[in-house]
Amino acid sequence: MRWDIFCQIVDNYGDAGICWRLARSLTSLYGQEVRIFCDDLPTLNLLAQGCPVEIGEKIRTESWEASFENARHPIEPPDVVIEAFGCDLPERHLSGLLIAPKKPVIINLEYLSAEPWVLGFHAKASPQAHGIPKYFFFPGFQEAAGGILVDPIPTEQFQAASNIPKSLMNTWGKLRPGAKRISVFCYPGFPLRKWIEDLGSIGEPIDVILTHGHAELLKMGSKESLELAPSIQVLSIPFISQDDYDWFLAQCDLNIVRGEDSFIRAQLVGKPFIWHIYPQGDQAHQVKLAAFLELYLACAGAPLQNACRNAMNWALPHTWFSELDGWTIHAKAWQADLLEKQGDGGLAARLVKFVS
Ligand code: TRH
Repeated sequence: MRWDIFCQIVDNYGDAGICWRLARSLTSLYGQEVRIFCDDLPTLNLLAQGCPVEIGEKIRTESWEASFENARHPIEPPDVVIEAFGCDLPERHLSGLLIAPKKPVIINLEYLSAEPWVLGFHAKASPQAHGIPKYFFFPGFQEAAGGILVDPIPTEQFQAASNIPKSLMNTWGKLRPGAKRISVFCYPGFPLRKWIEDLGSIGEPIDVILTHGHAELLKMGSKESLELAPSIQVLSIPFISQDDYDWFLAQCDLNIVRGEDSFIRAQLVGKPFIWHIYPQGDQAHQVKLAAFLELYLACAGAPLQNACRNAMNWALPHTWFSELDGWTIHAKAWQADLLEKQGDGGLAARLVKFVS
């Protein structure tokens, strides 16, 4: 089938990251033909650039405006149109679809949420005045939801410590043997500086590895440099490819992650993580976080439950750090369970099946 994915970038990398990951799954695993129309091609290209060539070359990336052409060439209509994160289709594209000889199906691909109400809305029709069939598609963890994007599944071989990607060689040479590793990919507005300084109270050697842009958040290199205990080392890495980022997550003992995609990747590598969920004005993110923790911690004992909740709320490290080993075992079990539940191929496979 021919798929057109419409991607409007609100901010950061996640919208492009998810669309790109979906496109690569659809083409490389399910043999579909995919175009992405995006209103911010430089960001999409940044996410696409590290993708293995044999996968990337099968996906067409186009500007948002290029989709207007469709109005003039309605003979090549897509079979499926995806409105990523519920973005509105450009009027000029829609008018082309209306006169096309064959109508596609439109999918409103929503945000991922573990909230139970999602199950009642997933895959329901969303009738439109224009008459083209449209459906809601809700990603989710439960079997009755739309699934999550699991591809590529980080295998043990891929995760091997010796597989150091070129982009990380330099940093890897500076890590201290035996030190715990914490990766940081969070939003501005959280007191990162104090959080890192507090890690010093643990007394254990810890290497904190900042992803692209975070050194600026900490104003590292300025006069007010960090007050670090000798046990703490802070390093920075550049922006790396999605696959290199997966490897990197797998090598850390704890990952701080943020929007939808890094949140899933942290779970798929089976390591403890702190989810710095995208903050929403009406506090809706707190409800989302609580719903996820209900699922994630359903089988955990009280000490681990407390530790995880404390860590996710940025409490002082002594309130959660001692549980890190137990948390690692829990994270492995969660990973196995997740992969089993998504054994049908997860979101990409469920989409293909639904549309078919
Ligand atoms: O960047 P994000 O915060 O993106 C978003 C947006 O804020 C968006 O508006 C919101 O709707 C959405 O989150 C939920 O976080 P996310 O989703 O984790 O996306 C980051 C992507 O960037 C992911 O695909 C991994 C990738 N990445 C790299 O490829 N290399 C890197 O070095 C890093 C740090 C990330």
